Amino acid sequence: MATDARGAAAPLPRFPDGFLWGVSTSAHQIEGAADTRAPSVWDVFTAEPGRIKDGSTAAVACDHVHRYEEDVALLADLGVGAYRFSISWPRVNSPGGLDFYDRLVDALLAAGVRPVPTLFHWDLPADLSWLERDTATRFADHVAAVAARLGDRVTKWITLNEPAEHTLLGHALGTHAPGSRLLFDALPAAHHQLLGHGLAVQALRSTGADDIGIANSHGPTWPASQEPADLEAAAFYDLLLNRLFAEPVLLGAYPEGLGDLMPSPDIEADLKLIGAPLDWYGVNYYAPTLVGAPQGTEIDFGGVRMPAELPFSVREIEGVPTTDFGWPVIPAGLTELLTTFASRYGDRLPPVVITENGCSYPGLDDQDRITYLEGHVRALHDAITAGVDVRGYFVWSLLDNFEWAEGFARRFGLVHVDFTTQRRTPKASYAWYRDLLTRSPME
Ligand code: IFM
Repeated sequence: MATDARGAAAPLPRFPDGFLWGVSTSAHQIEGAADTRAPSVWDVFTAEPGRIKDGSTAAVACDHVHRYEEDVALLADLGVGAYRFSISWPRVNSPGGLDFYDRLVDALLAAGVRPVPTLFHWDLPADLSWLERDTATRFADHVAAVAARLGDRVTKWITLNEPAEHTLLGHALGTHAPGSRLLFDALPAAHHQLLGHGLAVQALRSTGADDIGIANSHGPTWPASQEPADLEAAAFYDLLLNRLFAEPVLLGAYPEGLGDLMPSPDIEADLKLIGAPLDWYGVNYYAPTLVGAPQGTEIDFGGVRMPAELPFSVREIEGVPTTDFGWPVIPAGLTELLTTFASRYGDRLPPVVITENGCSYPGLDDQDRITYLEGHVRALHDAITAGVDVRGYFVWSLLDNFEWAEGFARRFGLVHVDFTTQRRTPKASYAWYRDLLTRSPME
């Protein structure tokens, strides 16, 4: 916690009027009720032994489909202006699937919380693949159906969540669904998601939507040394994490001729769609990454070691606290990232919304999470002071949930969930965030 010269807690800085405070979740991680929807690639992936660290599945997860009213009450009590959730494409494909989102949206609006749905957060219908171009068109059809049903009440939309992780972990390294280990042959999954984004924006615009963004994951990439091999490796990692998914969207171009590697009958036409202007740009930020030349035959991603033939290695950042996931806690990285993006992309960068930021720690008295969040809220304010136009901040996550390959072992929630009884218990961080929002400690 930041303190003033006398050791008293320093007040949090004032954010611009209308700044949107929220929390995020995603469908597969909380919904459960897998028996009332079609299977997704994650259902297939988790069914294979050894894929999920604790052997769990998300068949029940937080049972949110049956308990959404309780969860909306938690949001209302928290005092957030907005709730970012995702719409499960496999559920929409099932009879009555959109009815659930109808009810959820109505409940949110009745509680005074603005619904902000993400239209794809990794749970692709099991019979589809992002390696196929046609999936982008199918996605646009799905988005059109969702917008036709909810567009009278939902005004703020997010197309994709973290296509970088979905490509890298899901298609290149195989530690996430669908589990393909294609390394650089995974690039079609990147292009087709981006094309899906462009087509989704087009479908939403045709309904009059004027508040559309994407949630891309980014973080500063720090070279392990000034040696040419480390600088080259870090530049490559920066290309993958910070440029490959940002530049087609913001500039309408792939960096450094990568467009030539993408499968497309007409790459210029695709890029025109992908680069159509957005109303805002969502950033999911967790930590910087220290990157050096390849070391041995393994790489480390967020504590998961895996064999890889990639031209970089991720190194430990020493001397900083880490979350229980092993991720370094470096709030200033958020300021660095945002100011770097503002200078890199200038007026091509629309207003930014932090669509995810958070950390995994155990326990109900989660002072570590409060320290993490407070540090990042201050770092965000520093970026605004430095001139970056930031319009909102969403904590990941409202609830402890199914953390993908980690199962239920990592707890990111402001609200603890007992996965045996489904009892929800707000943590100390929930009270801290509520105070930040409702007691107005900001000066
Ligand atoms: O839980 C995930 C989320 O689904 C996407 N962004 C990162 C979070 C924490 O790993």
